[in-house]
Parts: sequence; structure tokens; C-alpha cells
Amino acid sequence: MDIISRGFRGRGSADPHLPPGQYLVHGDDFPVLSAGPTPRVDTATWQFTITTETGERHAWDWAQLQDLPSDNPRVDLHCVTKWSKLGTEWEGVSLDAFLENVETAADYALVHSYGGYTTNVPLEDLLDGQAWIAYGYDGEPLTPEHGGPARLLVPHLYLWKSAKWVRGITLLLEDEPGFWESVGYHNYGDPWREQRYWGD
Ligand SMILES: Nc1nc2c(c(=O)[nH]1)N[C@H]1C(S)=C(S)[C@@H](COP(=O)(O)O)O[C@H]1N2
Ligand SMILES: [Mo]
Repeated sequence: MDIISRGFRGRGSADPHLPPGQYLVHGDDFPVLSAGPTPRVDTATWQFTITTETGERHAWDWAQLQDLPSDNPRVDLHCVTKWSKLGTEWEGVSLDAFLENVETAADYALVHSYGGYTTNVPLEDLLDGQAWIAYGYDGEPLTPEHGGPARLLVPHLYLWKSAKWVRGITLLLEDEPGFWESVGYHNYGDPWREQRYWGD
């Protein structure tokens, strides 16, 4: 009965993991979406920094990243261009591990990438096991086109929030829109509420 009534409403599929307006991509298919060329980022010089609202700077190099406790999140990805990929397997370090010794009163984060991309996320959306600095995908090192050597992974928001080639996070008292958010994409981007564009 449930499947029949979904059919009458005429939307989506019966998959409860698929947000409204999305379709599934299957198997090894993993679309690449980048606003510019893929930067080549060397792990020998890679750094990830968190800068607080007072200007205090915390930095990790590649070896220090590897020394942090890693997770293997299995998560669903939802791109605003309407594809979703369910059950993807990643390796990375929870943002909780980076932020635990960072003293801040900030409520907002602006994420910066090698290559200049930015995206904004409320700080609370990066905490409590909701976001990772990911360097492995499907049992392999993350490839450059998908953001390697390391990207932000914040899968409960549309995928444009998951900054590839992540370089740092600035903690802010006032929210500041990132690259897509300043040209019409939704400031928050919850796929379950279809927050695709301004006004959604
Ligand atoms: N640095 C950077 N990160 C980015 C982007 C980008 O252009 N540059 N594109 C975003 C968008 S719009 C999407 S949908 C996802 C795509 O990730 P994928 O190429 O691994 O599928 O990366 C996001 N992160
Ligand atoms: Mo996207």
C-alpha cells in the first residue's frame, strides 16, 4: 500500500534514504563537480588550519592528520544537481578531534579550499560526528578530482558544502556566505527540506 500511494503522489522513489527531488546514481558511478580546475596539492606541504575569531591559528600537517583517530563513516551524498549516492564509504578524521582544543565563541564557519573555493556552515553542523576531514574513499586514497588529498565531508547538507581540497576553516561571530551561497544557492542547504536556492 505504501508503494502504491507513493506512486499516486508521483514523486521520487520508495527509497526512504532519498530526499525529495533527488535520483540515485549506482555502483561505481561518482559524478565530479568542480567550479574550476583541479588543484594539485602535495601532502608534503599540505596544511589544515583552524583560525578563531580572535585570530588564534591551529595547524595540522599531513603526518599530524594521520596521527589523529580516524573514522570510517558510511554516508549518503546529495548533490543540488539532483543526484544522490547512498552508502558511500570514507576514511577521515572527525572535526570534533580538531575542534576539541580550540577555544571559540563563534557560531559560524567559513571553509577555504586550495584553489580559492569557499563555503559557509554553522559551526554546530561540524560537531558531534557530523563532519570529517576525509582522505580515503572506498578503501583508496581520495583522488584529486574528488578533493584529494583531503576534503571536508558534511553529508547531511547538500554536497557543495563538502569543500574539496580543504585548506582551512575560519571561525566567525557573524555568518559570511561562501562561493555558491553568495550567488544564489541556499545559505544552509538541507536536502530534506530542498533548500537549493535563495528563498527555498
Ligand atoms: N574546492 C571545491 N570544493 C567543492 C566544489 C568545488 O568546485 N571546489 N564543488 C562542490 C560541489 S557543487 C559538489 S556537488 C561537490 C562535488 O563533489 P564530487 O566532485 O566529489 O562529486 O563538491 C563540492 N566541493
Ligand atoms: Mo553541486
